Formats: sequence, structure tokens, C-alpha cells
Amino acid sequence: MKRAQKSTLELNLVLAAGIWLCLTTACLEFGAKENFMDTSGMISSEEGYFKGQFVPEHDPPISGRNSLEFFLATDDGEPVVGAEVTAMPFMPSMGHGSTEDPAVEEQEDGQYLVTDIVYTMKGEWTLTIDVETDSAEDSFVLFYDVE
Ligand SMILES: [Cu+2]
Repeated sequence: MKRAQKSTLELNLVLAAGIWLCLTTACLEFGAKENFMDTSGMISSEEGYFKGQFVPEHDPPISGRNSLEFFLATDDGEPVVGAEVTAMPFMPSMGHGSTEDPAVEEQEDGQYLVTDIVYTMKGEWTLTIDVETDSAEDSFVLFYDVE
């Protein structure tokens, strides 16, 4: 009798832990989707040809000059070497871009650095990253609330 009660208790604990873990994971995933500025994880390009992980120099970016590092991979996670990459900041609410064109250079396999990203004012900006390789052409559109 005692043993049966103990194993019931253990089962309940395991269930409770499992439910708690599920809830926590769901909450984290939900939170990440809610926060459209969170690009810290790998995200898919618009058409799904690439994956990227973007690390802005300032998070959130600041009004003025910024840089951004990112890792570019294929859909199945292999580094994309030698891609032709361009970046374009745009402020949708006011319909204008930046005063400068950002520069992009590849640092090591699949690792790219974007410099001279100039957000000319505070507010919501998009940064469109166009990627072109021999086999695919696709874009990432990043949303930032520039401070
Ligand atoms: Cu503006």
C-alpha cells in the first residue's frame, strides 16, 4: 500500500514537471513570436531558401551609425560561402530610406559583417538583407525599433 502511494506520487511529480516544461517552452516560443525585434535565433528567409542569425551591434539599434553581424546558412544549416549580399534600411511609416548604403563583407565561412547601416531617426525601421547565390535568391526582412 505504501509503495503504491509512493509510485503514484512519483508519477504525479513527473507529470507535473512535464506539464511545467511544456508550458515554459510554449511560453518562450510564444514570447519570441510576439517580439518582432527578436532576431537572436536562426530565422528563415522570406521564401525559405536560407536561414540567418542576426546580431546587431546595438540591440535595439540606435539612431545613427550601426553595424550587424550575421551567420548565413542553407535551409539545412550549412554555411553559405561567397554569397552576394546587400542591405537596405527603410522607414515604412515615412516612406524613406537612409542617407547611406551599407557595406557588406564576408569575414569567414558563412559569417558576414554589415557596416554603415545609418538609421537617420528613431522609430520603426526595416532592414532588408538580399542574398544571392548561384542556386538561390532570397531576402530577410528584419524589423527594428530604433532608439
Ligand atoms: Cu522617418
